[in-house]
Amino acid sequence: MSNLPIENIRSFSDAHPKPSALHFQYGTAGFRTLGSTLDSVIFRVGILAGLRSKRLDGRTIGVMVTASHNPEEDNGVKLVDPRGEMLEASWEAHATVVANAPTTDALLEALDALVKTAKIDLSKPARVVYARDTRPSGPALISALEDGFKALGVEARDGGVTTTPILHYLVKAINTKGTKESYGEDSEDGYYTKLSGAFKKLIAGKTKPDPLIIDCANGVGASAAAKLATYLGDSLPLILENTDITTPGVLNHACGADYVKTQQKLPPSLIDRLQPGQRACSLDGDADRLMYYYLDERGQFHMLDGDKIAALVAAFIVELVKLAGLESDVKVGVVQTAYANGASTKYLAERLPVKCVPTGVKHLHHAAEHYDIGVYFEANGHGTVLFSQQTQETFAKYEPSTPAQSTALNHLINLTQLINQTVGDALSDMLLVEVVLTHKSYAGAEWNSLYADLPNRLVKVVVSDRNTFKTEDAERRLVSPPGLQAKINELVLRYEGGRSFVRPSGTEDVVRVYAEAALKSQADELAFRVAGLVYDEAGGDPSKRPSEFLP
Ligand code: 16G
Ligand code: MG
Repeated sequence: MSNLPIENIRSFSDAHPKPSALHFQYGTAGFRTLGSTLDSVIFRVGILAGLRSKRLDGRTIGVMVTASHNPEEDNGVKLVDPRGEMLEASWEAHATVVANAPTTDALLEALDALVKTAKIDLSKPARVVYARDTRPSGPALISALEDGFKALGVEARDGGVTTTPILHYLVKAINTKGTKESYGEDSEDGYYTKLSGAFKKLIAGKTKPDPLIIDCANGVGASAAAKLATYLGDSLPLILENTDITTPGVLNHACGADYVKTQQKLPPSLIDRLQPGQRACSLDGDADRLMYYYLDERGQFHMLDGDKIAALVAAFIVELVKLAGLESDVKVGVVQTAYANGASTKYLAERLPVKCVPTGVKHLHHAAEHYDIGVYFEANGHGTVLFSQQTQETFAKYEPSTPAQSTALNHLINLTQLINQTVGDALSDMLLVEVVLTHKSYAGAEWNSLYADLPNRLVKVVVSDRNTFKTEDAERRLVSPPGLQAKINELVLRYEGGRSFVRPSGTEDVVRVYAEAALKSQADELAFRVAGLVYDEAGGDPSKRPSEFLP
């Protein structure tokens, strides 16, 4: 067994000192905070990624530098495991320990301890592929990351400036190259060719879709969507908006998927652009979330969020499985979180099995793997569809007995190619939605009428310590602070169609309160009353007490 290159790591690490006052945590979305504070963290992630690769016998690990939908001054980093999935949970704790070692000596000790506990064979190769989004702090952080690679001796491949889902795709494509599970050509060209090729097959012979407006959040999705458009040709006309990736301050500002979901309104920049009845969608800053919407004839805004996407897509897939004659061999299921609109859960549960899991992509992804075809979407627009290996083999072997079965089977096979199965992917999901709308001849209004959303409201509460909030039952019930859940239950009973839950955020120092009810005013009132209870139980700054609608 070889040793860590101590002196080499030491000299690089001295150039990337940890800011003494800060504590970093590898959370739901990796490390994420102000970009200007992340130099040491990203450097150390470079080393960590190399060690993770050595631990996995030299398989390629991904590193993505992004802060997604967060404001432009934030940045972050997350690691991607060899099959294109989120980093294994036990390594999140290792990452936190390594990031917080106060000095170079402490870092070396932490690395040494990690090598021992994780039983890492240092003689194995270390391979990493990395990329970043368009944030101004990106280039400097990438050079810190590259120092981490040099410190350990990592064979690193630069994926350039690209979307998070493309980086996940690259990781899986590299690691499956030449195997029977080959995921595609390991290049951006391979990605666009795979998606656009499947899309064209899926809509062949159908009425060509009308132009679709894409709000690119002034982020990396702008360049990715522009490239995708060239591969799609006239099979799907795209109109790109919010494509400014050079002006400081505009990334995710008053645009993008998170803006649309949280404000429940049109990005102001689209007000004169979107015609009544026309479809539009918003990506987030790293293009892994998608929100659709349209204006009706009266100019009223209607949002088609992750729940509506799940309903549209799951129903379509169930129908194809039936048409193909595979109903008894292939079971389709859906995974949601507590944030899923109650009306969507009702709609879906009447048609197929639905499971609720805690917030965060890794929870949804793992639960979806238990189905033959697992559809998962968070209400915020992050989601995808997973086809198990066995299901894909069933498709390959199955002999349809009628032309109709054969057509449905081909559609299913093409869907396995169209959908980015590594992680939620706004561009791949957008093509998927367009396929279903085309097949069904649906405009936004028909899609929206699958079910009517229950009015809902999300509120944040600043408390002194969010760690005192603990939940169970997929975050739907509080177990701590003791007694608070009983008070919430009592309140909820007073509202028709009322539902509310409270959970500590995994990405911000706040507690989130969600409420829904039959009427908008009631949902608002319930949310603020529950927020008031939370505040009284675990109060912080009196100026931040949620006051709206409170007596
Ligand atoms: C992160 C998660 C997302 C989740 C959100 C919740 C990943 C890749 N992303 O963005 O799935 O919905 O956090 O944020 O896991 P919260 O804990 O602050 O409510
Ligand atoms: Mg994102």
